[in-house]
Amino acid sequence: MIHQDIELTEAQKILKEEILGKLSRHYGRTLEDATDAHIYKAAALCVRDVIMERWIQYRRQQRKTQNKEVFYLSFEFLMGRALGNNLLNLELTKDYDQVLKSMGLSLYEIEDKEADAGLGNGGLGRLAACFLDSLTTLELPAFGCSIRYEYGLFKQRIVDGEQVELPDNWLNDGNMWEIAAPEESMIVRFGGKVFTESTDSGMSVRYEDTTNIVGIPYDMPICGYKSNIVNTLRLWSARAEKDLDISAFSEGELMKAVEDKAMAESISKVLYPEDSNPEGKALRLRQQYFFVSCTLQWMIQRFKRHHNGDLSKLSELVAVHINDTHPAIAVPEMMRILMDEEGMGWDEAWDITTKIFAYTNHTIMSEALEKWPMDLFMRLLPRIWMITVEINRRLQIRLEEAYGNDIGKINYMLIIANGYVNMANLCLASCHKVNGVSKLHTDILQNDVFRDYYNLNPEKFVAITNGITYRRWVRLANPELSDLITKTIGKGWETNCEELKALAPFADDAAFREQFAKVKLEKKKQLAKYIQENNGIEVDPNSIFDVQVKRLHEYKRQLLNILHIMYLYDRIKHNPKVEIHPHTFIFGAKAARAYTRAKLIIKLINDVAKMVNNDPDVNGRIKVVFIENYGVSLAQMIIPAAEISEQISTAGLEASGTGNMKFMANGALTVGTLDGANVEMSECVGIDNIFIFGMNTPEVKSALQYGRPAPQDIYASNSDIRRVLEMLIDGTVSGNKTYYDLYQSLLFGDRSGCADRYMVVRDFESYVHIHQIIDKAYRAQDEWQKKAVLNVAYSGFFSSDRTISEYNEKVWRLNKYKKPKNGK
Ligand code: 26W
Repeated sequence: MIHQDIELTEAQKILKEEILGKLSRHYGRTLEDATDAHIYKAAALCVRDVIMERWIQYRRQQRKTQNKEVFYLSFEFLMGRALGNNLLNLELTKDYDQVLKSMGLSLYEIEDKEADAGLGNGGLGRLAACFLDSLTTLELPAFGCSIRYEYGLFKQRIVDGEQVELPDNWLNDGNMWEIAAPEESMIVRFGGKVFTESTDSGMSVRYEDTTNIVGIPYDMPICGYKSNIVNTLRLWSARAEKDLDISAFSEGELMKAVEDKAMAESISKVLYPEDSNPEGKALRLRQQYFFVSCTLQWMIQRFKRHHNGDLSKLSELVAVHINDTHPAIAVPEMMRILMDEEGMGWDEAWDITTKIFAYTNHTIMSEALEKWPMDLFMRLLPRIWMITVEINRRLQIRLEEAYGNDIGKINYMLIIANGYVNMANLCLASCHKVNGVSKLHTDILQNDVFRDYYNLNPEKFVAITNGITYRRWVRLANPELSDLITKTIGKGWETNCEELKALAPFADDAAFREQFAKVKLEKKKQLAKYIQENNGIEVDPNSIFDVQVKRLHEYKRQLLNILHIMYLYDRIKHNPKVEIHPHTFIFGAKAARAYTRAKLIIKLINDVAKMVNNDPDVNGRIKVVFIENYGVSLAQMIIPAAEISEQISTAGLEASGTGNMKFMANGALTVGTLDGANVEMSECVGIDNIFIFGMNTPEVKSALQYGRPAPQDIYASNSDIRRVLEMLIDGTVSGNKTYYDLYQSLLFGDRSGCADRYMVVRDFESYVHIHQIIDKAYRAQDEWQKKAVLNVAYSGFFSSDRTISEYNEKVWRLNKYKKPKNGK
């Protein structure tokens, strides 16, 4: 180790001693025999000390002032790493950087030892994480609530071009940021039989033969940027209620007991990567009820503790948010607690419940709108089923008043119908606010998917466009750009993101543009180095970095992107002299385990990459890179290096997108459809500074309805698309008929009965065309850099601080924390 000669301040000298102290006391190491992982842990312990003090003080004050709190229930929190973010938020980065340097270490490498908390699939989970950062930065009291999955989203490896899923054992080496609170454990009942009995004091409920699971909470502190408060992410872990009493069992019984215990604990074992056809349904429903029930029981107990057992102010002081339908079962669970445990009557309980709950919808894809088979629901959650039946019965009366005997409409709106429990309808019928995640998405909810509910209660619906936290996505991910921005427009933009507009005039300043371009080149070099080390592919930092990173789904159209690359390849093969600016296409995407076609698209990308990267005719003009295991930390490296951001979903299907915003804030230009938040991005930055192509939402709707234009007609009349589709099956990419399924689904349709359901064929020509425009635009570097600067300048609207302020105004109505005057 080379110890650098670094002058440390007094405070830094103390910090250095603290880190060394933690190393020796907690791990029995000195600097000489410590690994980077030890240093990471020692540093994390020191940061924790700082956080704990604030946490204690905040909680004490919160108890005193009885300030309203929001409980954000989410099946996913995609937190990524905590050390770097906590240092940034506590303004300690420089100190740790200096101290580690003086020990001959780099903060960057130490941070790299932390495992990502990958407790989510994609956008919805990352949004929840950004929201916690913004809530805390804005000093609004909040709890994030979810499951402490032992295994996060799988680790992806690419073997022979194909996705292989490995377990993501993120807790293997411990979690430095969690604190167990077993004293606040809750019991959750599943199955069995329920009996209701009238007694003198009302109704009582008796259970028989239930399986009881214990939920143990683990708390992770959430720091905000320069914030006086520390919020909490509370994750529940499942344990069997009874421990094994070995002596009490015969051998056969023992095996059964072990099995029961494993079954119980499977509830918090693994996050289901699910955005295609749901499988493992029963376990998913168990998971949902488990974390929701633990959370609400604890919330009520805590409230009673703080309010002398009085629940009369509950709806004034508590808001509960349902993030997509996954936690929707909270509604009947709340009714159960208020009635069965707290002795309220139906009307009182319903009044409170409907005032407390609000719901965000994140998708209109019918396969992702959760519906539970009635028999499963009834068997697993008999008491919740009874309550849901009653909510449904009362709903039916209301609907009949509104819609007479329009049975079709009423059936469509009921919670229980056609053998299923419809969770979106449960939310629509019982939440006081319902929101979409972009303007377009909310329009579609109001005019299409939830139209009849909208007509019934238009005042319930609000549009709140998603956002991202600039602390993680610009400051932490791109310190080089952040420094340049601060040098140019001063401090403060990371919390008042609209201040970024002050950068706009600098788009015309050649000296600024030069520095701006230098930062981008530096980020490209860093990514190129990673690609060289991990993929063994040499990419030219002077080529255009064109990036599509997100979950793999047909509607997101990674297929359109790779077909276009095949088209370019084919052009080069036919005319090796064709002029194409050197181009590096970068992909990162995980496909849900059971989503076969998505996995086939991953294979296609990797096969095309192999073909293109090794063809001497191409001569390095195009390179294709698939970065495996895409997740939060990789996103922090990839996004700042991008010059083109691919946001090319079929119009009407991407509810918002949030990756699009991260790219924009880091100065990439978007090529996109008029979908989700892209629409608002184009309004903010101006249509000249974004590349919009393809069909819009009404055009997609009409094409689906009438099957026109027909993909076969396009195939017949357009030789480019014909050639590319043939390449899928003529052995160019793969020797056998590997890709026949893709070919078939595009031209002739699949089981869904519809050819080219996602408009890949129909949008192909427009996509080729926009890329030709992009190619040309990139050569005019000055103009390009201007556009890039303007993208950063006009991205401020997409700060999650703005999003959270809107939620607070329109939905939660929390008050900002008041710091005690004497500091006590
Ligand atoms: C039913 C199971 C299930 C579980 C998760 C279905 C679908 C999911 C997705 C992974 C949910 C998701 O991430 N949705 C995304 O949410 C983002 C935040 O609002 C939006 O920006 C994206 O458009 C939306 O796809």
